[in-house]
Amino acid sequence: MLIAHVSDTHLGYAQYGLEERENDFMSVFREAVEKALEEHVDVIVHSGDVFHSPRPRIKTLREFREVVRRLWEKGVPLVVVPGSHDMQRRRGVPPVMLFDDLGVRVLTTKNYKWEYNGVLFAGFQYLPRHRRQVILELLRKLGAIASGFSGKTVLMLHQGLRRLLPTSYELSIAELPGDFHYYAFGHVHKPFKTSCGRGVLAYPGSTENVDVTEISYDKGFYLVDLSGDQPELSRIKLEGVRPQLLYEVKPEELSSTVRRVIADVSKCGGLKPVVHFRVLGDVDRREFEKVSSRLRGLCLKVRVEVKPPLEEGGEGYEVVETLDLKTAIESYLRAVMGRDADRLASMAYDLFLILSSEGYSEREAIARAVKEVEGLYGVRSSED
Ligand SMILES: [Mn+2]
Repeated sequence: MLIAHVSDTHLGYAQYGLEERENDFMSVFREAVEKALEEHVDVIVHSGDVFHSPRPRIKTLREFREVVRRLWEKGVPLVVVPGSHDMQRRRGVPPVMLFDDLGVRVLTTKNYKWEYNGVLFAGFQYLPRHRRQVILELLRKLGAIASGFSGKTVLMLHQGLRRLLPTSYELSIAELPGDFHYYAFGHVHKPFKTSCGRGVLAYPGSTENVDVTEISYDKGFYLVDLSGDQPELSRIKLEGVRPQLLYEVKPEELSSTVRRVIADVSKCGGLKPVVHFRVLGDVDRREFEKVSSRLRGLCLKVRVEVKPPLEEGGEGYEVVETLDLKTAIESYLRAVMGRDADRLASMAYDLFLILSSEGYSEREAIARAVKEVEGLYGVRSSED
């Protein structure tokens, strides 16, 4: 059996408030599906974050429906585990569930396996770290099912592994059941593969750039041939990804960089790029406006982010090297507010999980969660 393993398509994401970006996410998804069909795959596996929001716009749902209908007509099923972005805050049905009439299979904690052409697909939706016990219990159950299964087995999960997300993981590789042939993972936007269990574990990564930190990663998906003893992976690159250029400059270099940017932009071809300036220090607003107006027309978007000179090191709670984020937040809050720390820490941690699932970066989510709890209880952090 040949499968296409896609993940983190974040459909409907109008990045920077731009409809063009929304279209970008949809068009690379279409490209991925077309390329999978050209390769004559038997099934497409999607490891979560199909949509960027748990409540996508009707337009997004309709466009997704067209793609799914095409797969349906070609007789290629799509099997999905909902990701952190697909899940409603409280309960609710992930939007991918709407397409069962067109053969979309959704694996969840209630409906965790599906057999197709002699291959077992098992998995469930993203579960946050505070539900680790549930995750581990389910994995034991799925492992037992896989070990008693005579054909090839695929485990689909949308979770972070400790090796890749040392401060916000839910699982480590050692905790995965060893009975599967292919571990189809999603959540981490950088492509990754390693051997695991009876075969291979892989994250195909996101199909478009959800964040500026991803722009150096290669965007694509994996073709996974399950016919041999070991799964064989090949990488399919996506061509329709919008180019993005990043320039790290000192404030005084901003305007002198423009010529270089224009030269680089002219090499981009097809789609107008997104240009990011990361300025190391304060930016003069007018200076940036000038630069921006020279590039307008050549770029889809010119953005500037200010990187404060003292980035590394930072405050106590930002240097969370420890593996247990909750302990780190606790010790920070204990230092600041003493006795109630544990209770407040668990509140801050829950808040952190919500914020991360809303797409804040880890650092931002921690900072906001702690600040929120500090604010609620009128505690001030020591450096105020
Ligand atoms: Mn994602």
